[in-house]
Amino acid sequence: MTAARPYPTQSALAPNDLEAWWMPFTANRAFKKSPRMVAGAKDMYYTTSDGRQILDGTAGLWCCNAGHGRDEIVSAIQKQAAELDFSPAFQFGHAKGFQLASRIADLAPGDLDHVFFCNSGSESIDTALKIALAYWNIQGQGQKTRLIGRERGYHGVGFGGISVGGIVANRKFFGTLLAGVDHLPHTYNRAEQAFTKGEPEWGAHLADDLERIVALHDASTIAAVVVEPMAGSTGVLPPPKGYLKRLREICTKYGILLIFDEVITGFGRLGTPFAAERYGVIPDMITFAKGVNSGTVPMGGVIARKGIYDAFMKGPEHVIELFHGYTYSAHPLACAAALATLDVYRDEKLFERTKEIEPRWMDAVMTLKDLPNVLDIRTIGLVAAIDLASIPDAFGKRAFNAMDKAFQEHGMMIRSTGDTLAVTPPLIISDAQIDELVDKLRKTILSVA
Ligand code: PXG
Repeated sequence: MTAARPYPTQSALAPNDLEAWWMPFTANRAFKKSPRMVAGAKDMYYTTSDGRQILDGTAGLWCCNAGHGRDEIVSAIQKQAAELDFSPAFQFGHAKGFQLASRIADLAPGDLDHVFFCNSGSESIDTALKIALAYWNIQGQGQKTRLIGRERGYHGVGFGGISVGGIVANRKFFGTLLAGVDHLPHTYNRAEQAFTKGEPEWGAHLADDLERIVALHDASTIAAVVVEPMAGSTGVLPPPKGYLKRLREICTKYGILLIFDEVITGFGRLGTPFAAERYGVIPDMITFAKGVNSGTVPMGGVIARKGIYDAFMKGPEHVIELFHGYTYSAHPLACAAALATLDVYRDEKLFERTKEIEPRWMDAVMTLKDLPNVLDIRTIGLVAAIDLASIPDAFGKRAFNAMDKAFQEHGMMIRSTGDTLAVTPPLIISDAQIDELVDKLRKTILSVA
C-alpha cells in the first residue's frame, strides 16, 4: 500500500496531487514539475487556474472549431441531459441521432449519405477499416483484405489506426500490429516545397506509387486505401496539387475503396465542410470526429457511400447487418451538441469565412519566415506549421520549449510535434486575434533562439 494521499478537498482549479493522472501523449514528469493548467474557456481564450488569459491557437486539439463556451451549444447539452440522458443505439433509436445523420449526410459530397456513429477519431478509423473488410466479404471477395496507409499518416491510436498510420513512435512499441498492411510514401520534400502557401506544385506523382503496391500485391487482395487529405498530426502536409485526384483514379481503376480520414479536416478547417469538397474528390468513406460538435462531447463517425450501405442491406430482415457498434454510438448529449454546433457553423457561415480569411492567415504567418531557426512554414485553410531547427542531440526540444514558453510566458496555446509547431485556431478568430497570435508566435520563436 502506498501512503494515504491527502483527501482532495481543494477546488478543481487547484488540485493538490498531480501524481495519479497518467496523462496521454504528455511528457508526464516535465508537466508535473511545471504544469500548464487550464481552468476555463470562452470563445477564443482559455483561462489558467491562476487567472491568465491564453489565446487558443489550437482549437483545443483541432476540435473546438466554433470556439469555447458557446451559449447555444452549452444549453443544448444541458437541456438534453435533463430530457434524455442515454438511450441504447443497438435495436433502439432516438430522434436526434437520425436528425444528425441527415445533417451530416447533407454536408458531405456526392452519395456519401449514410452515417455510422462512434466516439472518437480512433474508433472512426477502426470502423471504416472494418466496414471496408466486411463490404468485400459480403460481396464474395473476402480475399480483399490488405489495407494501404501512408508514411507519416496519423489515424489515431487503435490497432487499426496505428497499423495504417505511419508515425514511427506510435507504432514501434506495439508489436506486429495488423497483418497485411502496406504504406504509400509521404508527400513532403523540403527542397521542392519549402514556404509554399496552400497545396504544393510538386508531388502529385507520389500517388502513382499505389500502382507499384498494386503490382506487388495484386488488386484482388487490396481492400482499401486510407489517407488524411491533409496530414495534420505529423506536422501539417497539404496534399500536392492533383495528388488526391490521382489516388482516386487509381483506386477506381483497380476496385479499391478510398477512405479519407477527415477527423481534423472535417467541419470547416480547410474552408469547406469536408476537404473532399475542396479537392473535388469523392472518397468511398469519410471519417470524422472533433469538429462535429466543436469538441464538446466525445463523438466520431464514418460517412459511407450509398452503394456501401446498400450492399449490407440484404438477407433476412431480423438479422443484424453489421456486427459493430459502441455503447455510446450516437450518445444523445453528443448528438444534441452536434446539432447545435452545426447550427452555429451555418448561421455564422464559419466554413465560408475560413475560406475568405485563408489568404490573410497565410500572409500573416509567412511574416515569420526570416526568424532564427525557421526552416519551413506550411499554411492551408486555418492551419499553419512552422518547422524549427533541432537543438543538436535533442530532437523535439526546441519545439517543446516553444510550446511551453508560449503558454507560460506569452499567453498562447500551440502544439508541438517533433520540432514542428502546429497552429490551428478556432474558426471564429478575428483579424485582430490573427495579429495577436502571429505576434505571440514571433515572441515565442525568438525566445527559443
Ligand atoms: N485521425 C486523424 C486524422 C487525427 O488527426 C485521429 C484520427 C484520432 O482521433 P482521436 O479522437 O481518437 O484522438 C486524429 C487525432 C495533434 C493532435 O496535436 C492530433 C490529434 C489528436 C491529438 C493531437 O496534432 N488527431
